[in-house]
Amino acid sequence: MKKTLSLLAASFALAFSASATAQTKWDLPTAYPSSNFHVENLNQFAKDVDTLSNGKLKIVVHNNASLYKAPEIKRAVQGNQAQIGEILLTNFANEDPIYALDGLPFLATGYDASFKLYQAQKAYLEKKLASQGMTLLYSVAWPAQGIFANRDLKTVDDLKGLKWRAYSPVTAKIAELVGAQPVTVQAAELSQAMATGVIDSYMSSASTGYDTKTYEYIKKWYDNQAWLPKNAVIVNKRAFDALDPATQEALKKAGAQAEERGWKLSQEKGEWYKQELTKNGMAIVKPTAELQEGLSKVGQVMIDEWVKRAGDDGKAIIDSYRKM
Ligand code: PCA
Repeated sequence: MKKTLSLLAASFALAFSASATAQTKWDLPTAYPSSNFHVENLNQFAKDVDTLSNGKLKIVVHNNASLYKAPEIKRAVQGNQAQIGEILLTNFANEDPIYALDGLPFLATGYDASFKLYQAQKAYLEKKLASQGMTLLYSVAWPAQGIFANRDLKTVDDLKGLKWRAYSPVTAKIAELVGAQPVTVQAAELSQAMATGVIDSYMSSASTGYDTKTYEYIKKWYDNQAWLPKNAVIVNKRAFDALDPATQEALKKAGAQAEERGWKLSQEKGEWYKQELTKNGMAIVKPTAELQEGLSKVGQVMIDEWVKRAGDDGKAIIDSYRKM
């Protein structure tokens, strides 16, 4: 009897230690380099998940598009080749208008407005991702978008003929509307595109200007504050459902912390990136009223088109955003 009991105890202990050490490993591709604040935030998030899950869930961050290129990450998560990944929402603007929303010029321009837009957008974004077998873990805005160019830009007419790097359908559309030539280049290939003269201008944040050493090629950044696009960290639903409830909670908690930290980091490092650009010889230019007016007209054309395309949901989102 005694022997049976101790055997039982031993097998319990074995079973317990096996489940306590059972470890799940997830790959997390992101398209941005280690100097980027989104990636710094992701690295902290992965550490937090490790701690909060007592080592049960290990997230391996693959930065700089080393595992998948930016436009491939969403599909990789959908197909569970990567269980979790970071995407730039507006990269998928052609797929559904909900992905285009925070890439529209002059709809929401500061952090407060962008956070409100996110709240208005969130339920629809979650629904869309759920229909594709994924869940939204968190989302963080990039710093404000402005134009990198060597030219003296007084009005939108001065953008004509520029070789304009686009990172999304929306930034390509801007080029089209102002008479520039859009060339789609993702962040990981941007330095090379500037070095080889494939592009001579683009619209993005000081953050990407810093990551790609844009100051070596382009000497001005116009602080247009045109919009704040967002990255989102998305999870494959089947992979999530396969986790035990405590680990699911750990992941959600680390995600919520990353979202809060990320919005702050975006703002703080947004300022720091501008200082770095200045230190490296780039002029931060306050745009003329004419340039801003011209760009906001372009923005209005795009917002109107978006509302038409997004139908009733789109109208509901914009209405609720404007009331916030
Ligand atoms: N940087 C990314 C997207 C938005 C941003 O600020 C890029 O230029 O690719």
